[in-house]
Amino acid sequence: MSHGIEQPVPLGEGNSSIAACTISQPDETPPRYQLVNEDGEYDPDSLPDLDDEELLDLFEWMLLQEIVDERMVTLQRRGEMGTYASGRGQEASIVGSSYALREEDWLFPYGREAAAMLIQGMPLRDLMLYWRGVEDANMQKAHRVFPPAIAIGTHIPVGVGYAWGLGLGEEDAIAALFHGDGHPSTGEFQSGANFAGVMNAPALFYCQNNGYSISVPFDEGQTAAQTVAQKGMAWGIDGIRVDGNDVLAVYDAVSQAREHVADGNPTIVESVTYRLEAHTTNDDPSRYREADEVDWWEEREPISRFRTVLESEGILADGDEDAMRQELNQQFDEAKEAADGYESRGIEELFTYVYDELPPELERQLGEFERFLEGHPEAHDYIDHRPKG
Ligand SMILES: Cc1ncc(C[n+]2csc(CCOP(=O)(O)OP(=O)(O)O)c2C)c(N)n1
Ligand SMILES: [Mg+2]
Repeated sequence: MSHGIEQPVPLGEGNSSIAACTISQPDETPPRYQLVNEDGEYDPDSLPDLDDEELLDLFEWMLLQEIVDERMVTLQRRGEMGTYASGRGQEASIVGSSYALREEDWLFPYGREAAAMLIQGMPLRDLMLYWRGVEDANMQKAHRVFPPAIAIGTHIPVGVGYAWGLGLGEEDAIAALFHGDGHPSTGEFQSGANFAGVMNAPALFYCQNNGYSISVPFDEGQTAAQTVAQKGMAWGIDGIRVDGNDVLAVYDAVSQAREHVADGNPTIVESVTYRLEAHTTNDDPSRYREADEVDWWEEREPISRFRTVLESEGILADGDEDAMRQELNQQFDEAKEAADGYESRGIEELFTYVYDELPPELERQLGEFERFLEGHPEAHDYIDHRPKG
């Protein structure tokens, strides 16, 4: 009872039942928003309003994600690429979400979403340079892409702050913070989400829940909560769960969430999916998960599911996919050639980007490094030939 005085805390009614005053985990796992089921069945009336060209566009971006992942891993194995994080199995989750963003929106990636960066307009050449460790490729401001945040959780407060700024501006833009199921365990995520709720920042928290944070399964060791979406409750923001292997459901859920976010309601979208490949090229997943589990998900992978829809709708004819794949592989070849032709890199690159003016200690370190290289010319070979990342 407030006794007519305005209270800083909502009091609620007094109640003598402890059960009535307990906010529990849901008994049943909340459902996932799904428009096309695992067998490719759907109700045509429930599909989002996309024309044939847009549907094919979605499919093509998913194929590009698959091709980029496969070929980047091959390049890494040949020593021509740095560590790479494949999004194989997450094509619907990556493409459906980023395709729903508007031109004025900003993307805060974390690394496992190549196609999302490409959809924003980042050139494929630059994606390759990024994974070769070329700092210049980090600067994608023209395309409204922040540098991928490899240090888990660090882009969340930055992205929320940026979103807050966007909300204060003239444009109706949002910040889309892509992240994984491990991120909400970090302090950065929790303070960022709290801040977003308090400030009504137009931040969309897009969680690709792919079951694992490297070797830690979501339900054993990551969190005691059943879902990521429900965590929003603690910060007073909405959470939506979506079938991350159903590209149309992801597109529709994120489109709707995006509008809600643009109105000043930060929202978490949890896309439930599965990483079919290793965490990165440095990982051996057979050490922590069973082949049966991977096979189960392989049978439910998202590209085949969407292909079924396109075929039933008569949008994808025989031979269309082969032609697309050929064209996308050619795009990859051209980007690779452009990346290989990138000017050779100097060691000062290591020192250039943190400060406007180099502090004396770093000046000293740069000088020491240069003197070392003068005395060891063979070290240049290592710098030139290392896998550039
Ligand atoms: C602060 C920090 N701690 C640890 C790591 C090592 N690390 C890299 S990715 C990762 C797990 C991320 O899992 P998740 O958020 O589920 O994203 P996923 O990789 O599965 O897409 C960890 C612990 C890191 N990059 N940064
Ligand atoms: Mg994960």
